[in-house]
Amino acid sequence: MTIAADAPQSRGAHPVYDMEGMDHSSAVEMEDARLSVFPKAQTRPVLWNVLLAMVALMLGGLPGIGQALERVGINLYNNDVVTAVLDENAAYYQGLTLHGVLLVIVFTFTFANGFITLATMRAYGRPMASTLMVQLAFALALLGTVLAGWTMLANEATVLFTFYPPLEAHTMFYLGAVLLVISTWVTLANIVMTHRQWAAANPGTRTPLMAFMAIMTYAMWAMASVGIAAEVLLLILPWKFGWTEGIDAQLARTLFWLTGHPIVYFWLLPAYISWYTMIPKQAGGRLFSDPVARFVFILFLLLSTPVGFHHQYTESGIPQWMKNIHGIATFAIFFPSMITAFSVVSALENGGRNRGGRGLFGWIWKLPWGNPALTAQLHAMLIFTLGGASGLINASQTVNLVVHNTAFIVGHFHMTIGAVALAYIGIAYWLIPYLTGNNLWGRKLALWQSWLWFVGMLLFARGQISAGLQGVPRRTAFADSVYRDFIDGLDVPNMLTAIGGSMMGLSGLFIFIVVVGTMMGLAVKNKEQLITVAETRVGATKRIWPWLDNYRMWVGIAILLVALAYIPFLVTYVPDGSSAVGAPFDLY
Ligand code: HEM
Ligand SMILES: [Cu+2]
Repeated sequence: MTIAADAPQSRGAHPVYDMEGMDHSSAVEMEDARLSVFPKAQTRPVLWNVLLAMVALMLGGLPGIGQALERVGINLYNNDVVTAVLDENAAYYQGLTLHGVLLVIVFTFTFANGFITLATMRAYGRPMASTLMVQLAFALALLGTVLAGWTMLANEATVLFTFYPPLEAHTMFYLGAVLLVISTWVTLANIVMTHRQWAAANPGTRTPLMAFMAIMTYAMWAMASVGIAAEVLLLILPWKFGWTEGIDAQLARTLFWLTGHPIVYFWLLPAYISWYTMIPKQAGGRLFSDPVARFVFILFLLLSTPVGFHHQYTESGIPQWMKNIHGIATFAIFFPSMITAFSVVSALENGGRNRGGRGLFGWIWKLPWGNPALTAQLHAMLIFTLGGASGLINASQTVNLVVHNTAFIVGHFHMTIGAVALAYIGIAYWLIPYLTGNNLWGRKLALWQSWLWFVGMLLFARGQISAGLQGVPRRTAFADSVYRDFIDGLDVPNMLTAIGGSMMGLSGLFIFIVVVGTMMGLAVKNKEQLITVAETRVGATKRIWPWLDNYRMWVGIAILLVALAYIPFLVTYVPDGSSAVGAPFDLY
């Protein structure tokens, strides 16, 4: 193997290091990757998934505005329109439940199922193995959304998105959640079947990068979602049906967080797939390294799940040393995101320099900031950096005691999931045009949308973080609280929350207008839309990829790590697990 330092040069200032026998492609080359090459029966459900995600984002976002304005004493909950829909006494929590469930379960799952199904097809250059399963996944998600949505609107499931027992919801709420999870399993099964078909036709070939990432994302999630499945099927439903007396609240919470942390990576990784395999090309550059990108996704598979106790640092029923193990793993899982930051910035710099950018930062301004699909994702990256950094604060056990269950957490996770949501919107700005053949309508508005979300989110998060540090709890209707007059210095943070939140609300309205305009075909038609797939600067060599692509080995190690992280707790806890048994109660 030779390294030719000045082999194929990109137009930028940086040399491209190349090795002989290296494959730089990251998806199967397709002469014509237009929509028409994939069966309509499969691409239609992909579009429906994306549209369902948009509906969930709109409906779920509405209560957010109420939650933010409530901080400055603007109470939308006693408004006639609101009380016609929500229960007068429960409105805040009913709204907060709708906000959480619609945004972090329905919006994320349906968008991921749709986007990753299409990415898989594009990566392998072939349709999914089963059309029926593409349709089934959508049908299950839709049914799950209807069941959960109906029970929440009827105030029969005002339990917040964590549905901690002994808070009790209508049985159909749990069934809805289960169906939504099953829709992701069906999608995984279809991805695996498609992989098998492709592998049989291409023996001894490495998996295209985008498909590798899709498999890793869904494999990680399938393993992680066993916790929530066990919680619902083994604890909650038997309790609901009256087969068991009471329910073990701490065991249920532990199973919930076994899934509840990795779920954030299930939201995040579809955005990373876009950032690694699509964004570089949209920015005019190439991805830094194929093997490094694979390694990052392997680390996510291994480390996303054995960390759930970092949500339970304050719980007395879990021994300290077990929390320590999860704490260390939590810091370890920061590492692949650091590599991602490096890789993505490197690809963006490559793109900016190819477009003529000079100097240390000159490449930044040369990026195509006029393209809403890219701009939204660049903003998302910037917000996410702060989200990740604030996550290290929650992850530290001592500091966690200060911020636990305060508004600080709300500030933190809106900068993570709120950034991911913006990334999904950016993806939707090319995905909906691709799936409909309609050009994006309202490009200027879409750019405004992205800037508004970006600035609004930073103000909102700053407000929530400051309020949290002053001791304001999360999940509390502030205006009605008894302590509101006893905490000094909240005026500015509350203002920031309300102003930032309103800007995000306005941004949401812009998303709605752009999506509806695009769906209605108000812009010129363009059937030539393609899915961009980036090449890599450092490609894969035969020596390394069989090792990286060894799915069985990595999944095996991942399961082992989860077992090591959770079995000590289950062994010491379950036999006499009677410490936290509770009878059902309602929040309202
Ligand atoms: C218009 C934009 C948004 C605004 C103004 C907003 C505002 C808020 C506020 C103020 C809270 C805290 C409520 C409390 O603790 O009492 C909250 C909670 C939450 N938000 Fe948002 N949010 C917005 C968008 C989003 C998005 C896009 C997502 C996710 C995709 C999201 C996910 C959540 C979650 C999971 C919670 C926690 C719910 C709970 O504690 O059960 N939000 N939001
Ligand atoms: Cu977590």
